[in-house]
Amino acid sequence: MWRKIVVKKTLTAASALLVGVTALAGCGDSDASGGDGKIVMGFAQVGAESGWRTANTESIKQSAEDAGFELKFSDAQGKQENQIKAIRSFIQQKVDVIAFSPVVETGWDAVLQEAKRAGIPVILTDRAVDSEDTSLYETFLGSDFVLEGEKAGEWLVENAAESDVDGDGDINVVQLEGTTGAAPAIDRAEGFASAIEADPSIEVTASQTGDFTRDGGKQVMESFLNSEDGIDVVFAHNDDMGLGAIEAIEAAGLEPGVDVKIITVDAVRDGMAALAEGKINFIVECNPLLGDQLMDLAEQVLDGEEVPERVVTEETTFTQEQAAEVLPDRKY
Ligand code: GZL
Ligand code: ZN
Repeated sequence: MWRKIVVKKTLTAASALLVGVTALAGCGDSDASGGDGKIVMGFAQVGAESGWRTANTESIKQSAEDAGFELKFSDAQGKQENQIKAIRSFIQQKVDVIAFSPVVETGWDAVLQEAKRAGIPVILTDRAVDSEDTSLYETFLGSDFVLEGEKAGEWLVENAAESDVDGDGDINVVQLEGTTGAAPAIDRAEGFASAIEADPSIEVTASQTGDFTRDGGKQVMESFLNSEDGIDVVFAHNDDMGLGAIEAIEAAGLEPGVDVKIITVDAVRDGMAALAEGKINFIVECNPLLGDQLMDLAEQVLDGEEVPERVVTEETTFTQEQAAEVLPDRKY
């Protein structure tokens, strides 16, 4: 009898201890891993403003699924305060890692300090923040937007002769800027401006934000066509604004790609189709397929491995001939 009770008691105590530990372990992680050991990532996305963003979101979601992550995803509809709210909620939920694409460069230090104090690593994807304190995030995975602007400007310098459509000796460029304050808008404008310095006949005569949307590009292009004389070239910071500009140019009875040269950035399917049919003249690729690299980086960070502070995405450029060739195989 004694032996049985002791054993029973011991077993009971042991099993209680075991349950306690499991529960503790579980409850310590249950906010984070839902108890099934999965890595939980909170991702705060900019919005759904463009074809690029849609492809980027699909890549993040697919890669999280492939990597066996639990993904908590929020769409900020382009508002910084919504992204900050989402990050705060990820902190409260004790996710394992936070990733986001900052809609604008400024105003992130406070919420990133909160994540740091909560011991939750942060990975920047796509767009950068201007925080001086690089300890606020583990790494920044995304394109070099200044280089993208330079590639666009270099193409125009190399193709200056046939870009002076009105033959007045000046190449007048109107610029459709991305979202005001966003890293790609700031940096693409900077890279483009530095590249066209090589040819003084090229000048940006007007520049305004179309907020990376097709409708924004169309409205701004309509106003440029009314207010600017001798437009030779449009430089749009993304395909979607370039496609909007095409609508405005055609509505004005002009032939896009011929009467007005168009250079854009992204190389999403709709942009590449317009390039292949001659309505756009040159596209600088900006690769949205960041999902796999993001999940790899998150695993390395959570395994305590060193990750590079900056991971630059691979991307290229396309002429009209190249677009026609690659269009059938484009993933996005
Ligand atoms: C660039 C990305 C930009 C795209 C736009 O990495 O942030 O935002 O160029 C998108 O199409 O809206
Ligand atoms: Zn001209």
